[in-house]
Amino acid sequence: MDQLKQQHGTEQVILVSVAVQMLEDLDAEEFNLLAQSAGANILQHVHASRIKPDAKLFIGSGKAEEIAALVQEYEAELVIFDHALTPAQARNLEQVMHCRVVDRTELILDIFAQRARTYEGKLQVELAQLQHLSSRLIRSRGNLDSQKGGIGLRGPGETVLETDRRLLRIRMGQLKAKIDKVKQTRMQGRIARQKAAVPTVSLVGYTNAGKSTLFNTLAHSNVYAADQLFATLDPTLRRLNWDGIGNLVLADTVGFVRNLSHSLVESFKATLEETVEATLLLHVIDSSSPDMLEQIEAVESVLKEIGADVPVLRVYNKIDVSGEQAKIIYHAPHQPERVYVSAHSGQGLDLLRQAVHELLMGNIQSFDLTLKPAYGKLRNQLYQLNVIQSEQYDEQGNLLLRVMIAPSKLEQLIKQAHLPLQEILGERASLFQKPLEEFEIKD
Ligand SMILES: Nc1nc2c(ncn2[C@@H]2O[C@H](COP(=O)(O)OP(=O)(O)OP(=O)(O)O)[C@@H](O)[C@H]2O)c(=O)[nH]1
Ligand SMILES: [Mg+2]
Repeated sequence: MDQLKQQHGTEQVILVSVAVQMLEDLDAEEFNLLAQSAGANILQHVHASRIKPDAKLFIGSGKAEEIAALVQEYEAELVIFDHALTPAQARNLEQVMHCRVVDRTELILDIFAQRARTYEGKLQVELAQLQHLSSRLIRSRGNLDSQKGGIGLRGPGETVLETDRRLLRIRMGQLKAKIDKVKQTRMQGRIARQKAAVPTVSLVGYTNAGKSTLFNTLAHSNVYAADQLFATLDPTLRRLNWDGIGNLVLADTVGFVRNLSHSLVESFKATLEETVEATLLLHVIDSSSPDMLEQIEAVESVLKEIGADVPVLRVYNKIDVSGEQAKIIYHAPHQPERVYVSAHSGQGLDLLRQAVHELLMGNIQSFDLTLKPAYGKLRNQLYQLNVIQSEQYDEQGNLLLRVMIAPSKLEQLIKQAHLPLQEILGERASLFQKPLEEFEIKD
């Protein structure tokens, strides 16, 4: 984390963390990283503690004066609170400190605004910012130099403050309509994938866990990965062809973070929908983080909130740092629960593929198949899956294949091609008893 480049910081900032007994625990280190990710040059990090927030200033007036003095001494441009502030609190604090004050939500929105790269991501950020703004329109920034831009001011902020609620509502309506349209297109892609029975595997996890790095390694592609929080804002999809599984879609997603306010979760739901619709989730975990357990919990609670009811494989990443062994932990035969890997060094990636294979396909078995010359298409499919162990011809010109494959996959292929199970599999055809219709939906 210390690799984080300080020269990113252009805005002179003072951070404030208040340990409030009534509220949940804070992570000062993470707050620091978030601020740096937004481009802050951190001058001071002020810590305070209170039993409950002050209605007027959030902190006590003595503390506020103290920070005001620091603002003057360091010529700070901005004070960021690691909390949600009410519009009145933010306004009062700005009056005392004579500089801009933003809260945690505005900070995260600002990072989102800087990182969004696709059309949908940008629309979502703008909508979230406008929603946040509309709740604070009464807060006037007056002479506080709001034209310049900076943390909390990027995106639509400056113009919107000058307009009124009516215009804001119109703009938000337009954005929602556009987002709906993009969503529709995305849904069509998803339905097409489901029809083709292509499994989607989504990488989810806490920000900075290594999802994009793992995605790159697995997809041999070059998606932006950086030691910054929220490096990825939009899901990125790749079609892969894995031995024994065939085509699958791998999706990289936006990182989760603790205390993501409900409205933020709401506005990024479309991005997370890809997650909910996946066949399998790989929950990528930074096994070298001292906050690993809290991060796991934060991710799981968001998954619950967005209603993800999908099998999850926990991927403990960065074992090159945490010193763990590459391994798979099963909770039942052929049901992997965790796998330990390093996206950097490549340790355990074969185990990860194996675990994904087991979860998607069940156990692999050996089958002897007899294929008439007319069944060449099935042979091609098996060949592409790389599951053929040996092949030879009998006197009638039939192809005799020995394959290592998941029974469900084999059944699917034979039934989709409308070929006779009995003839191809002999006695072992009795293994498959499901009615044909169940498979026809998939094609
Ligand atoms: N040592 C080590 N570092 C890793 C490993 N995997 C990823 N990293 C580093 O961790 C940092 C974050 O990686 P990313 O892949 O951008 O993380 P992410 O989960 O996609 O983060 P967000 O997109 O912000 O949610 C980068 O500096 C990576 O180089 C690993 O296996 N070992
Ligand atoms: Mg990423």
